[in-house]
Amino acid sequence: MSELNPELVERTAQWIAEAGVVVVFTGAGVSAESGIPTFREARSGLWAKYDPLRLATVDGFLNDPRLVWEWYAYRRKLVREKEPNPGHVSIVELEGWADELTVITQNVDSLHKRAGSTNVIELHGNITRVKCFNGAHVYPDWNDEAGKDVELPPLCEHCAQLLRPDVVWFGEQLPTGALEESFRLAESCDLMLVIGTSGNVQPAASLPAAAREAGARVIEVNPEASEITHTAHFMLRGASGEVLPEVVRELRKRT
Ligand code: BJW
Repeated sequence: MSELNPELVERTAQWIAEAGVVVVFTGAGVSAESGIPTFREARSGLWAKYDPLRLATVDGFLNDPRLVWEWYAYRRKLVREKEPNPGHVSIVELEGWADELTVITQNVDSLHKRAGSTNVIELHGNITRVKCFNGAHVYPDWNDEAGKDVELPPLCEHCAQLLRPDVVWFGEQLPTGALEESFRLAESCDLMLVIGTSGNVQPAASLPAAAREAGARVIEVNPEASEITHTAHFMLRGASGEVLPEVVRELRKRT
């Protein structure tokens, strides 16, 4: 936290106060302080331990559906045990200073909604939801305990296809409505806060550039430089659970 520049915190608060339409674009880093691992960090990221081609692609699922199901069941349990952190809570508080604020998240953990954010677009789905393989039947808030005596993965009770997590794997299309709405908001917002993403995964990673090209102010919050840093006007370097409460404190001083 020592590296956080108070002038940049003040400028962030000023830009939020001046903005009408705000987009908060988040990635795994915003949930790191809740105890949910990120993907690409060298030692602690999921992809340092697990192979994304085996666990987060359709081919990986068809090759070993039970392995993939069990990995997601383990992660469903983890996210349900965790709580929103001060970063999520601060994002909820920012709603009070904007005419319109939308959270566009790549996260599948529901923590923005559980913190109380009202407008949340989930670009990569939601891990607590399950759907049949062709996507026709969706089971919200899947209960792993209820199905623990059946062979895994369970089959859809309507069409008997394999059930899978309702998340977006590599090579799959993002939900069309969510993606279109996200680009529309990026291209029309006054300010985009980019929080806790490495900016490696397309097409989500193009949203900050779309915002900047359309004239929005862009601020990044991250302890490390990312693929998106060059797109931002400036960066607040630090953990979002520490940086964002500082921004909220600065905003409160102005009221
Ligand atoms: C902190 C912090 C703290 C730490 N506070 N910060 C163009 C070019 C090249 C490739 C492609 C391209 N277009 C498409 C692709 C292919 C691919 C892709 O992007 N590949 C690249 C990796 C090379 N994209 C896709 O396949 C996408 N689909 C698609 O494009 O379809 C098009 C299509 C067209 C026609 C036919 C068919 C398809 C789908 C992408 C799906 C991504 N899925 C995952 C898994 C979700 C399910 C699950 O959870 O298991 O989504 S992968 C994973 O990465 C997850 C995340 O949402 C996503 C982004 O990761 P994120 O959030 O940025 O996390 P990290 O770990 O990378 O970064 C964490 C950051 O936090 C770091 O910067 C830290 O410093 C920071 N941090 N602590 C604040 N306390």
